Amino acid sequence: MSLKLFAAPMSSATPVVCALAELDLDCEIVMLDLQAGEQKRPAYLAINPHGVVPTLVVDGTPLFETVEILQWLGETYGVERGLWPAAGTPERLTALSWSGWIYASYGALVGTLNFARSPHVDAALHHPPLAAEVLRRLDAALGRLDARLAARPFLLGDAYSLADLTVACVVTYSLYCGVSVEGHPHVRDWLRGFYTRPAYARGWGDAPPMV
Ligand SMILES: N[C@@H](CCC(=O)N[C@@H](CS)C(=O)NCC(=O)O)C(=O)O
Repeated sequence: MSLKLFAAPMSSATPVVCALAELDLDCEIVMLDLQAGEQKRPAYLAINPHGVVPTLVVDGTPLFETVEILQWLGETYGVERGLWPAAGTPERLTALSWSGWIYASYGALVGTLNFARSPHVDAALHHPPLAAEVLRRLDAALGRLDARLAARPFLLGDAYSLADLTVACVVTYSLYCGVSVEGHPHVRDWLRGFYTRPAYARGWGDAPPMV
């Protein structure tokens, strides 16, 4: 199977770069210069009409949306490597639940937080009370993640999986946006473990660990 990833440094593509390293897959990686607008060029829009990274091209067919790419990599390559649960197991459902939740629920709140107060967003759109409420909800979400990790070392049980990688990357991004894991010691320690994996450095490079 031929794999080609369109990515950019420190972007939504970062978890995919980490997952490819974790799975030890051969994949051509093309880094786009987002500042230069390479993601809006016609040739790229033909494979991803949304003009964003990542896109994984699988035997010529594009797959976009980070969480879909991660779940597909898990199903296709992770089962045999012990990094994704087999189809038909309860663990598969749990892996889909937590990896879907971190993007659709937690990640959506982080996006709202950015609109409400990020220096990269027009200050006229900022909304401090909304930012405070979103931070409260993110903290509650981290509390639920902490409770899960208090009962087992990894999201699915005793073994690290791509579900951990997926959730840890989005939580890490949220730390860059000003969310704190203060008060969530199991999340903090689990993140520290993730940061020691070689695959983390492949995606995050020299960026200093956030906890
Ligand atoms: N929901 C998408 C988000 C992708 C996304 O927004 N990527 C950003 C980089 S973090 C991008 O390519 N931005 C360039 C642009 O909007 O022009 C995913 O997870 O794949």
